[in-house]
Amino acid sequence: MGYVKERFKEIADKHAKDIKSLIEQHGNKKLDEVTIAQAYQGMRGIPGLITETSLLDSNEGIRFRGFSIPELREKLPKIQDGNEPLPEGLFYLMLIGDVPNHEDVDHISATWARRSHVPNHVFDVIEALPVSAHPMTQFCTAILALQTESKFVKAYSDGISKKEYWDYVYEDTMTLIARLPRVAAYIYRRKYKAGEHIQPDGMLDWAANFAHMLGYEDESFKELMRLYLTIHADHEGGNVSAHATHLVGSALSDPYLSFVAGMTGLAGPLHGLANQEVVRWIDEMYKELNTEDPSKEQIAEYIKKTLLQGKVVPGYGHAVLRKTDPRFTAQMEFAKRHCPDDNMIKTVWHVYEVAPAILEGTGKIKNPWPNVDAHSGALLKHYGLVEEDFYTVLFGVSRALGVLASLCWDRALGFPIERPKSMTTDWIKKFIAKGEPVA
Ligand code: CMX
Repeated sequence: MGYVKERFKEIADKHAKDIKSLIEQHGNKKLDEVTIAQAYQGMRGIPGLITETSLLDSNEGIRFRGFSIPELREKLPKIQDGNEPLPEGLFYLMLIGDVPNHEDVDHISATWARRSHVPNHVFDVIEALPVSAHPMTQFCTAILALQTESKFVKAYSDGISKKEYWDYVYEDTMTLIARLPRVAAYIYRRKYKAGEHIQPDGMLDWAANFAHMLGYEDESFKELMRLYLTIHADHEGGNVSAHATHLVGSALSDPYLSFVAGMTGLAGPLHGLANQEVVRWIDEMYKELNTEDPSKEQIAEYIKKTLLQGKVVPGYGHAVLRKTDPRFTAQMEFAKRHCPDDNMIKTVWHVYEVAPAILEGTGKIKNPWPNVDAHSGALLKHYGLVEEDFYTVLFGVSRALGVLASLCWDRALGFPIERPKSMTTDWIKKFIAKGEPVA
């Protein structure tokens, strides 16, 4: 057993004991009341999930184990002379709860490099799909093909005890994360680079090796990948990709099956696909206005037109956040340092100057500020990764870190199958008439 795994087990056992006594002493304490509106409107704000890896504050944004994104950028280990955190370090932080040192990060990097070999049948399965299939369809299919390697499935059918579930979920987690960059890069090179694949470089860190396999050797693109794969990793437990992974995992579906549920959710345009939609929206604006340097007035008119057409302005709004997403700010800072003169990036910044007031003016959009997806595509385009259909796959590779670290915790803490109560509208009407729950 590697020392990170041993450390996780030790911490998780202690935490499980704490939770047991917490439930014994305070289990009946109410967290909140649930309204009829909440039941109808996406369960917004209902506290009903435990996710240890990160916590979202609607004004401050995400904190990973208590650390904000600016703090992570300062405290997590970096490569020598690098500025951006290594995602391996964030994974360690989410799993263990403490900021790792270089040795911890190297340990995780080496583990993932060792396990990164993707079995041939996975490539065959990808090849069976038409090349025109959306990259997220190819990605999800490949994850299902990887599932044949699940150690959890084998151990479960061999009859392991409940106490051992975490062990095999941990093993599958590490193997799956190790293999995702190779699979994602394969899909990218297959679809956009005539199937000319690039072999992994085992000497590079996880993010840099991913950039290398995609075909990008620029050092600042590697830095962008380290930042990108860190900031997209987790956003507490209620978002669609995290919640779906957790929910499916609660049925003891293995990490591959659980993660693919999260990824099919991430592929929705209101969630992870928004990064692709933002770039398309800007391209369409350029086309319609016949300029790649629209004025703020022109952008404002275009936003109003989008709203009038009954469409969403992609990259803006959030179910929980009520201020500018710090993940947007982190990317903006990166762009200011590396590529402040890029045209599309300047457009993104101009949209930021005019969109919030217009969105707020509708009187119904609860958060008029940009989310993570408003910036990422323009940065990727700057480095030549112009194929926007692929952007959600990058998000998915990153999201694996958070949702799979959480899945390890779910099994280590012995969380049961998830089964909230649903009602019919008839039940709601009877409840309103009677003023109390009805049978
Ligand atoms: N443009 C236009 N209308 C918007 C909007 C936007 N960016 N954001 C919200 N609205 C609308 C909603 O569609 C809703 O309209 P109806 O009442 O007519 O149905 C109304 O404003 C109220 O919505 P809300 O409570 O403010 O937002 P929700 O919690 O329901 O939805 C989200 C949140 C993210 C789905 C929504 O803001 C949206 O569609 N944004 C654009 C897509 C996007 O950027 N998604 C990425 C989110 C981050 C991520 O998960 O990756």
